[in-house]
This record gives sequence, C-alpha cells and structure tokens, in this order.
Amino acid sequence: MAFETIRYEVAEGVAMIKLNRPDVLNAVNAQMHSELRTALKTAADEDAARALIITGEGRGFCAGQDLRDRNPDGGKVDFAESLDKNYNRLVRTLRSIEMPVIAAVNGVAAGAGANIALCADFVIASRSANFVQAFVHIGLVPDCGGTYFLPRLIGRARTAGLSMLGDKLTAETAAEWGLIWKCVDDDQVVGEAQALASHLATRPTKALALIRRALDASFDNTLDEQLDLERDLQTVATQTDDFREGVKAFLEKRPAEFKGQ
Ligand code: T3D
Repeated sequence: MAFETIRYEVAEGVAMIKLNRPDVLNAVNAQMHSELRTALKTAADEDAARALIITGEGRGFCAGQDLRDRNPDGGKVDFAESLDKNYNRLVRTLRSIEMPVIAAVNGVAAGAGANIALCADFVIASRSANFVQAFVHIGLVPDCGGTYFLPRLIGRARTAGLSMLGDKLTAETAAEWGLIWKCVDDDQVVGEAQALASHLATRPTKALALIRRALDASFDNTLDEQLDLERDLQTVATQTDDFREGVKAFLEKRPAEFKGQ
C-alpha cells in the first residue's frame, strides 16, 4: 500500500504501522490522519492481521499535532472538527479494533503522541524514550483521552502533575508507576513488541478484544453492572470457534490452535 507519512505492513498475523515523518519527530498532519484511517481499516478488514503494532521512524515516537499547521497567522482552524474527525476517531478506532494493540515507543511521545501511545493495550518503551503532556506549554488541555487514561492508570495526583507541569516522564518511571507495560533497552523495543505481537496473534483474538471491553467499562461500573457485562461478554466468547478449540485442546492434552474466529 502506497503511503507517504506512514509505513504499513502485515506479516505472520502482525500488522505494523510506522509513523514516518522523522524530521518532525513524527508529528501528525492531515495526511497522516487520513493514511492512518486507511491503514487501520485495512488491518481491521483483513483476516491476516491479529495484532497491531504502532511505532515511529527515527528518534521520536510522535510529537503530537504538527504545530506548523497551527500557526495563528496561518488562518482559522476548526479545532473541534480536528478533534472529532481526526484525533478522537483515531483513539476510538484503536480502542475498538478487534485485535490487541501494542505501542512500541521508540523515542519521545509528546502531546497527542503520548496519549495515542497510552491508549494501546500494551506500551513498550525504549529506555531513552519519555512521555510529555506537552499541551500546557502551548496553552492547551490534554486530549486524545489523556484525562481519561492517565487518572485511571496512575491516579489523579500524578496526572495533575504531568498535565499541569508538562515535564518529561522517563520510560523507566512510567514503568515504575504502572503507566506502561515495560521499559526495555533502546535496541530491543521493536523486537520486544514484535515478539509480544507474534504471541498475541496466536491467541483467541475475539476473546482479547472482549477482555479490553470489560476492562474499559470496569472503572465506571458497579460490581453488579460489571458482573452483568462479564456474563454478556462471556456469552459472546463461548460462541467462538476458538472457545470450542480451547476446550477440545485441553481435553485432548494438546496445545490449542486458535484461528481468531
Ligand atoms: O490542533 C489540533 O487539532 C488539536 C490537537 C492537538 C493535539 C496536540 O498534540 S497539541 C501538542 C502538540 N505537540 C507539542 O506541543 C510538542 C512540541 N514538541 C516539543 O515539545 C519537542 O519537540 C519535544 C519535547 C517533542 C522533543 O524535544 P527535542 O528537544 O527532543 O526535539 P526538538 O529539537 O524540539 O524537535 C526536533 C524537530 O522536530 C524540530 O525541528 P527542526 O528544528 O529540527 O527543524 C522541531 O521543530 C520539530 N517538532 C517537534 N515537535 C513538533 C515539531 N514540528 C512540528 N510540530 C510538532 N509538534
């Protein structure tokens, strides 16, 4: 597929999107949003992909909105439309796509770039990477779900500190705080993400997506509501071929061969 601002490939069940504007630390412009939409739709529509990695080219993961397109002297921007059509749509897609999503954070993740990473199911970051809620430095509020994900992951006090100060949070501290899955040496970040994605691509894909749905609802539900949701999601899971295969394989004392169906 011919893209300019990203690269997209699928191999052995794993789709990989690489943000590809390294000169600006993979800052996002309108073309990148459009290409991301196409790539994510392709990944979702093709049976070939059962896990998704997002990473960045060069020394950055993503520096958020390309601010050269937000020059106040350059004309009026409809920010509500930009968020609705681009950023919020991207977060909603990443959060609902029916396969696990891994962010391989190879370098700085700032502004929307940080929160796009943090909405992944797994975040693996290189030791030299850092996360910056950079919005406050230009008079903005965290978006892309930052004010939703951060308090749930690290609590209000740390969220307020990161959001109001806009300081860099190292990958190591992010891992200590439970904000991300793990921090690894710089030369291992993509390899670790690929190994994890390859493993996940052999797992019961529909159950993985249902697990995400249960977790996403849990902070807002009462125990009773969550029990009801688990019942409903389990009902869906029990209708999959992978559930039948999992039980059969257990009874036959052999490894299950899940097909993601
Ligand atoms: O607008 C809407 O639709 C609403 C949505 C908003 C979402 C948002 O994401 S708002 C937040 C936007 N992002 C930022 O404010 C981050 C801006 N960047 C930085 O603060 C720093 O660049 C970093 C902390 C990310 C990294 O710092 P450092 O020192 O490692 O690198 P650098 O030298 O600042 O950047 C390297 C180059 O990338 C540099 O270009 P140059 O001088 O080599 O030609 C720099 O200008 C460019 N760059 C970095 N971030 C952006 C960018 N260019 C355009 N837009 C960027 N966001």
